[in-house]
Amino acid sequence: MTKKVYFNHDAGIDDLVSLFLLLQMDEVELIGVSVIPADGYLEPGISASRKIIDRFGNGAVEVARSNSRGVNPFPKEWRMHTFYVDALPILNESGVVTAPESDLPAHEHLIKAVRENPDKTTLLFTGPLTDLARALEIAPDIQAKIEKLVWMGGTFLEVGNVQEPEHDGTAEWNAFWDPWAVSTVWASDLTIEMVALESTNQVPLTLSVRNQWASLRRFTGVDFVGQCYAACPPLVHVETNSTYYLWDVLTTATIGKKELVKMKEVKSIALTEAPSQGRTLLSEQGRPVSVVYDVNRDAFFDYITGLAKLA
Ligand code: AGV
Ligand code: CA
Repeated sequence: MTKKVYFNHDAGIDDLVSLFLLLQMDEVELIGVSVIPADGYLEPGISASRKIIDRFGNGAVEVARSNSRGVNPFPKEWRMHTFYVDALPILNESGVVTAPESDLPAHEHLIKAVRENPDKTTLLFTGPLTDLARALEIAPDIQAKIEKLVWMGGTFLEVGNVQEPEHDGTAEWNAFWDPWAVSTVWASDLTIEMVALESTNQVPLTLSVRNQWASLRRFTGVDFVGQCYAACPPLVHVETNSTYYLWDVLTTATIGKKELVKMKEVKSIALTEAPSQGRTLLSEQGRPVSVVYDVNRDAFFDYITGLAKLA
């Protein structure tokens, strides 16, 4: 049976690679895409998404733009990556963009897609949860039609990946961008699978990963993935604030192949106040979430490279 998936992403490199990979999964039917301008810019994010759907999908998936804005902005250097993917020659070869753009804002587009789907929808979010929180506020009825939320975000580690003034470093960025959205989604009845830093820390972009893709560049899709990640610095000596992990790609891969990861159920609360804005914390008073805490690294890279070869 095919899974019906709605994808909301925030236009980073791994968000856009995730869209490409989703389009290669036989068992996934993508029923809508929306873009939120968090870790990327909106115009190139919409445009790159439509071009990826044209080039690597069947061109029929609708793309919606978000009008949500966060409280803690991402660094501009990271956000600039969206322009680079949008300009890749392989996405501009045809000279036309045909994938349809919705005139609804992302959160309303999500509501419509979920309501119109005769089956339950799996939500895949690889950026902040703002559009989902807004959708739940105006249309709580959609919860009954949502299979689950699969989210790249959060961590229960002591050290997250936010290094900003006035923050204690305990949060993951997607949660930090809009901490109130996490808290709203935590207050819902949704089933939540969190692909947290515990597992994404195990899949950094390294030189050997990059070289492996380069050796397979005769496959158009593998070349595309290599070209996208060429914008990011690889992990060579020690981890830095700009070290790139395959955060969203791992999250997306769990939808196609859940055997790649290990998951456990915990109880969690979401903090909204300084200095721990966006921290997800284990607490017996919290709501249940399944957290992905381990990944079979080699099987993961084999899986995504195999998918890319299909394109
Ligand atoms: O925190 C991980 C999230 C993922 O959704 N993003 C990047 C992924 O798309 C934010 C982020 C954290 N560190 C970063 C990030 C970095 N060094 N470069 C770009 N984005
Ligand atoms: Ca992202």
